[in-house]
Amino acid sequence: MERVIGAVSQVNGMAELENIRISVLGKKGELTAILKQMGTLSAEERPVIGALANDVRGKIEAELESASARVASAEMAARLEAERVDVTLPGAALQTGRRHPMQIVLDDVIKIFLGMGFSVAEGPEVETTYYCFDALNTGPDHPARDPQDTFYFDDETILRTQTSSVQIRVMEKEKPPIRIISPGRTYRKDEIDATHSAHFHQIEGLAVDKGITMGDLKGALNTMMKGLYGSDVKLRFRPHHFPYTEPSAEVDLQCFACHGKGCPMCKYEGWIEMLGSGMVHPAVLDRCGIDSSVYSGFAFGVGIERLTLMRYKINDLRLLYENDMRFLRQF
Ligand code: 2NL
Repeated sequence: MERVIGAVSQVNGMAELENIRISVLGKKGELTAILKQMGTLSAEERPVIGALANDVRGKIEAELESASARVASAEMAARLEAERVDVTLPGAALQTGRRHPMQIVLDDVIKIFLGMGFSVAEGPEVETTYYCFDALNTGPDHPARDPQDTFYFDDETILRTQTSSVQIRVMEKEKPPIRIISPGRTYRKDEIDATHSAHFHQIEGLAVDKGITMGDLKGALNTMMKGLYGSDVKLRFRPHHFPYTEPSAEVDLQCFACHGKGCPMCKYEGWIEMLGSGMVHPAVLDRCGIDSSVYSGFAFGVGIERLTLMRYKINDLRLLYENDMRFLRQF
């Protein structure tokens, strides 16, 4: 017993301790072997030896128990020491992403129009020539349909050239009053340079109701531009032509650099062309099942790239597409 207790007191690992337990108390253990021989003892010897053996077994078990607790806490202490974390070390900096400048502008435009009671409509980028052209009064012989300018999959399937197609789909399905903006990707076969891309982003807006006038268009666009560029901006509506609006107007922003005096920024014009707009052509309304003798509407289309370049005074469109973090981190 003394030998076993001595060994147990010097143990310093759980596995070692378990080996001792098995060698003494296990099925083939030393003490177990002694207890097995109890049958060979005389009736007088049996209770004495039995009590002694039980006493020894109890002491060894108690010793094993306390050694087990001692070893476990020593092992835990060693592990805590080995796995110690220095909480004063500086953390590894996370690379955080951020909104793209065009996304910031888009979110602002959406917020401004939500404030005027508009909602956001989306639709397919792969469109039919009907939704992109015919429904918009742009007949089979119109130059905008030329395969030089538009991506065709087949005779009547294209990549949308403007998101008006989304608005046509809404007008077909819903009754006025309609107030929507439709932001999204659009495609044209343009060579890529500082101001052109084959893939760009557009926001179109549409309001249809009884009594909508050009005044409502001007109010909505003023609200948008003041929200984006500050309350002192000035807009100029200049007569234009689009097949899908009548009358039509292009909208210029007074140059923020020279306040209309003329400077290199505005090419000495005093004004910078921003977007196209007009009153929805009656034929477009009627083709969607909206009676043009009862309802009228305004519509506009603007490039998100153009809005963003102006907002942040960026001079090359390609910076918006290259995903250079040194550029993007500035917004
Ligand atoms: C531009 C500007 C424009 C519209 C888009 C539109 C949509 C419907 C009906 C009538 Cl559903 N118009 N959108 C109106 C005027 C201009 O885009 O520069 N386009 C080439």
